[in-house]
Amino acid sequence: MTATCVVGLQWGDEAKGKIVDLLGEQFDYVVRYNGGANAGHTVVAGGRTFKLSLLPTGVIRPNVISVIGNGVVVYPPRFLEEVEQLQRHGFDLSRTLALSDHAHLIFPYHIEEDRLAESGSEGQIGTTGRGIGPCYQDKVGRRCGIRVGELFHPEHFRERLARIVPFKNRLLAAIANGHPTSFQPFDAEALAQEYLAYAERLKPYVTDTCRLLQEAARQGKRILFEAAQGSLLDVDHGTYPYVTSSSSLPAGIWSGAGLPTRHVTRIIGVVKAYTTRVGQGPFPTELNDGPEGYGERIRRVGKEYGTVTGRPRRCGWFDAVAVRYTAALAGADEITIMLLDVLSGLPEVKICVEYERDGERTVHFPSDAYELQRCRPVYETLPGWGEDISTARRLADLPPAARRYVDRIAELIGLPVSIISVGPDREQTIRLA
Ligand code: 2SA
Ligand code: MG
Repeated sequence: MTATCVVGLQWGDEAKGKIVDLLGEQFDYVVRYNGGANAGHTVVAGGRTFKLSLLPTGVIRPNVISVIGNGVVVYPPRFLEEVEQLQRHGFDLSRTLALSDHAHLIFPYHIEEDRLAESGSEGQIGTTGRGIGPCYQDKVGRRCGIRVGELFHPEHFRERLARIVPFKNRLLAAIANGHPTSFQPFDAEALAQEYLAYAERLKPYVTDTCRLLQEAARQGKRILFEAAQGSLLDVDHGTYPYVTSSSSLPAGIWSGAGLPTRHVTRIIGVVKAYTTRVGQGPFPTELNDGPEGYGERIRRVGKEYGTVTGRPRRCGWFDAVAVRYTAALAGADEITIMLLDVLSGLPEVKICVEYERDGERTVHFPSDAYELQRCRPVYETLPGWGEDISTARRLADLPPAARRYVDRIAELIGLPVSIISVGPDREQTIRLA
């Protein structure tokens, strides 16, 4: 039995979805274990494009069981909307989608809290505004967290909301105090009715997903875990506090899906050929070189805008210091380099090989926003390539400068490159292993 994890080694949006799609046929189960509807991914099936933010990428495959693990936070209207969107296009998910009864529920007051906290004059994280942080806060705080399974005990569920909602209203009023935006207090009974109506529609999917996965492992089924966000957004090891509120590293699998990680025998670290970040926080290799500069060019050619929020992503050079750090934490066995074609046409390309901090050089990544803010990148400059590489299918099809760039990344990270992506289509792929 083998399980594989596909994990982003930067700040998210590394095009993990394409790797999952390329591997899709080799798996019986595709599992999400962290995050919520903040994970934008685009899947293409039968010539149609679907934008998903919560459902696993596997949902479009008829023979794959898709699992939303207990570590995920779920906003029912979003879940139902994505399910129904797919059903309208002929995908029957009734037997292929499983939602953990232990996943925590996102309520509108979480979204409101996220919005209010982000609309203040300071302390913004640049969240997706989906209520992710406040929901995880309630989960870990234990008093106000409500899990999917509780929806099926209506009286208990009503009582819990009746106790929680007045507290949330007071909390939101306190946060809103002095803010330019206001909020409408929530009504516990109205919320209970709304959520109990969702419960009926969620029911066919809800199950004990830990047991499901443990049973699958026992039967030798092949399981693919898809990490949401990127390793540098991991709540423990990312650039805290500018992180998301879950474990986006493979470490989150054990807790967020209930499957011991000893089952995971292959960890695929996905990187972009450059770096992007959406949201606040330090980003040493960010290119702030104006409307005619490389940063803007990468954004335009790479279509670097958030899938969920449409926000322009911040763009910069490849940071080997950061990726060496995350590759080690993730336990990556290999890396895949995505969007290499976006760099075509640049006269030169740079890789950050060290940081300089207070006059001293270091190859170690400080995973703390305050420390990282003081680091300046030390670059190695390589020649660029003018050729269009989007039709390359073998390593030998790449111009020597592009090969050299890939080789240098592999050397700096100390891992083999298994896939190079030269375009969004499945065919625009160079497989090396
Ligand atoms: P949150 O909403 O609490 O998880 O935000 C906290 C930080 O985590 C970042 N974050 C992301 N970064 C990149 N991609 C994400 N998904 C969407 C996408 C983002 C979008 O696929 O494009 O559409 O804007 C994602 N989700 C969370 C976030 O920017 C904060 O820095
Ligand atoms: Mg994304």
